[in-house]
Amino acid sequence: MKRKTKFFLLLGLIVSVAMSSGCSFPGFTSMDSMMHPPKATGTKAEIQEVIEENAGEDYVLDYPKSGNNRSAITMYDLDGDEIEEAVVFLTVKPDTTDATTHMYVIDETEDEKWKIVGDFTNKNNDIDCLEFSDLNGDGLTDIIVGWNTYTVNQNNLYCYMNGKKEMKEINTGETYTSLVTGNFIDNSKSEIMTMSLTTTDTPANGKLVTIDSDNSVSSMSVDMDADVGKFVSCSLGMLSTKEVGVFVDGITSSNDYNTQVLFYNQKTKRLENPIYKKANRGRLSTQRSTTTTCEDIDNDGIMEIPVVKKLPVLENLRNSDVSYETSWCNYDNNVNSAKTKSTVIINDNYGYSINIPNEWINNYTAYFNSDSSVLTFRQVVTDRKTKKQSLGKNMVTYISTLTNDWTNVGSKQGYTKIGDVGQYSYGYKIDKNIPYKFTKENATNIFVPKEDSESIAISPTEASNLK
Ligand SMILES: [Ca+2]
Ligand SMILES: [Ca+2]
Ligand SMILES: [Ca+2]
Repeated sequence: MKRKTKFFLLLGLIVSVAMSSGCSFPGFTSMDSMMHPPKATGTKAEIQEVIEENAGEDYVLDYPKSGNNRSAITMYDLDGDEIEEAVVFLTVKPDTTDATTHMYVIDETEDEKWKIVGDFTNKNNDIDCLEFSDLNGDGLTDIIVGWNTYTVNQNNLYCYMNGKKEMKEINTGETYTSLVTGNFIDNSKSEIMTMSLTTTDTPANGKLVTIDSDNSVSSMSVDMDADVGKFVSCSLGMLSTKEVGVFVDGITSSNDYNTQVLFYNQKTKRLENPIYKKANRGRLSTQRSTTTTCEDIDNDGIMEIPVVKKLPVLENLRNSDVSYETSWCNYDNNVNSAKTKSTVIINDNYGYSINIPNEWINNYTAYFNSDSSVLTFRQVVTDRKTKKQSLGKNMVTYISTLTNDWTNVGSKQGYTKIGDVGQYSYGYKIDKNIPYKFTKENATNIFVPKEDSESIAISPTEASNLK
């Protein structure tokens, strides 16, 4: 299911990129038609006219490759007059040695004519990302652009400061791999947090780049894990102490995942990366063999970090069958530690997770049989004297079958159905020897189907069971 979801996400992304360019100028169908789009109407037509007047006939539109805005033409109200301006990327004479990439900022002037108010080129011809934020606190939204360099994982950070009449380019002189904008220091204006993987020029680092009211650039820096070779995601979110930070999930050289949290500490007045700082012989406490990334699991605005451990592999259990337990933790800067919000077993292959009841923690193990698609929970007993662990009683099992196979497989084996999600049916069976108070309601309540499954087909009664 995970694979399928990913495929649909990817497909969705391609469609949305295609659609967003289509929305800007309806009628684009191919790269070729993009160069000579059919005449649009209204505002779009006027913007198109301005582009052609300035770029001539021989141009192609360009797209930022990452970030929130991936269209060639992005509409955004930069000055707050409720009329959106257009930010356009294009390369003039693309097939010649004179090929030059431009960013046009096109605004509707007082006489209702669309005009270029900013035309910027760069020595680099590819765009990494386009973001919008008020960086100097003057109430006007500024433009942040990362231009790809020829060095892998390294982009140049430029800001285009929005003045009342003109835009001013600032080359911050900073390079980065990924960036996130946010109000990291206070609420008066935004800053840019950059994350850089180790390159030939620089060791891995995070930087908080600030632009003052006089448009001067300053930055503070913090070391990051040099063992991370790729960022999986860099998400803006709140720490449990309400500081805003960036949660950076990366892949290490041993193909594990880990998380670092970068934030501005109001007390020390410094940019900090505490999880990395407290690494034990280079290993971060957030290192994990699973591919789970940070997420605000309960939508309260505070980000959770997955802290993962392998459950006990005991007696005849096969190591590869035994599940990983994921604790969703908040990082608390005041007590300098992580607080567990909930503990779950995530079954990525079948798109569900099980919330572990508190009294089970440290007293159970779980293992998944991929032939029968059965996840078994089993008590773990610890000898008081020797501290030796052994398998105890059976507790509960969960089965996943293809919906068509439910009657012949799930039902036949005595499972109680929880519901259908997409192509799968799910059920549970409580063992009569379970050493905890555990009702049918408990069994359905701790079962959580993955929300992003694209086709959820549950009947209303089943849906209420799934809550
Ligand atoms: Ca405007
Ligand atoms: Ca501004
Ligand atoms: Ca949360």
